[in-house]
Amino acid sequence: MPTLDIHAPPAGPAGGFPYAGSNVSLRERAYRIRRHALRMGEVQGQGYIAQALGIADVLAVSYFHALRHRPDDVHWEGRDRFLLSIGHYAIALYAALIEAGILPESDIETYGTDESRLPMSGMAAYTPGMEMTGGSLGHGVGIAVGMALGLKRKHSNSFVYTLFSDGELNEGSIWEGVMGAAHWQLDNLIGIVDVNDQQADGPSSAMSSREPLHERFRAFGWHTQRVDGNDIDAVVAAFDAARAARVAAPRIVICDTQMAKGVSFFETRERNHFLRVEPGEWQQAIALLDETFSGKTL
Ligand SMILES: Cc1ncc(C[n+]2csc(CCOP(=O)(O)OP(=O)(O)O)c2C)c(N)n1
Ligand SMILES: [Mg+2]
Repeated sequence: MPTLDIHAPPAGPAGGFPYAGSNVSLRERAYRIRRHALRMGEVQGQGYIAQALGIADVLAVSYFHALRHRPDDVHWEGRDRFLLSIGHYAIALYAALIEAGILPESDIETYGTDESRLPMSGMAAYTPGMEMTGGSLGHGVGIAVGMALGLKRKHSNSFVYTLFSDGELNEGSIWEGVMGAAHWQLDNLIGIVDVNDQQADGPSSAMSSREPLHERFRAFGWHTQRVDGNDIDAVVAAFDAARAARVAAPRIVICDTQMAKGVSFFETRERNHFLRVEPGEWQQAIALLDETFSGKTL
């Protein structure tokens, strides 16, 4: 069996956690991430908006609570890595990077256009803060395994997070990565699965049965948690527990999310994998999001 050091989480905020002590709540961060995503969606008139609205709470917890990073130095060696395996969720990550001050808000207007730093499918070479190019599904876990192993060998205490999706679980390469991570006892690897029960052709649960997912990950030797991915307190607690667990195993936080969370008329739209939105509906969606946020129902 491998004999790598057990991962020692760092003691304090030194050299990371840029938002520790901020008076902007995670709830507000998530709302603003959703708003940035809707504004980008409006530029193209369509897109993977429902995913961005669904995963916004997880991204808010990631960038504003869990990850050690430096917004003004995205290559800082001591950073935690965040690998977006699902390239089509790029709009969600851009929204988080904008909120985190890594990208300027003015980039929103360029979303998906030629020469933009924000292509519709995420490209690491184009976008500061984008750690991998993930458009071809199934590679995030494998890349995270290599990165986590490399960091351990360098005696780094950085974590590698990777976000992948329920539809992506159909890719066999994900499970090869899952096995490899357990074999190497990668306690510096934190997987996040967005279980929104949707994929390109319909509900994921109808395409291929994968439940009980938490038991499957447990059987593969992972430290396993499952939470409501739209419950910020629950996500914070799960990420904290994932980092703090003293077990020589990779960690998974399975997040059940609601597609299009926060914009009710998108939530109920069928086939919301790729939303096509009428021009007037964008402003309606933003207004509804604002209302939902100020009414404290989001
Ligand atoms: C290897 C590969 N096969 C197929 C696709 C096409 N594709 C893009 S997104 C997607 C659905 C993936 O499932 P999921 O991320 O759960 O869908 P969502 O929740 O975004 O609706 C597919 C099949 C791809 N990008 N890469
Ligand atoms: Mg899905």
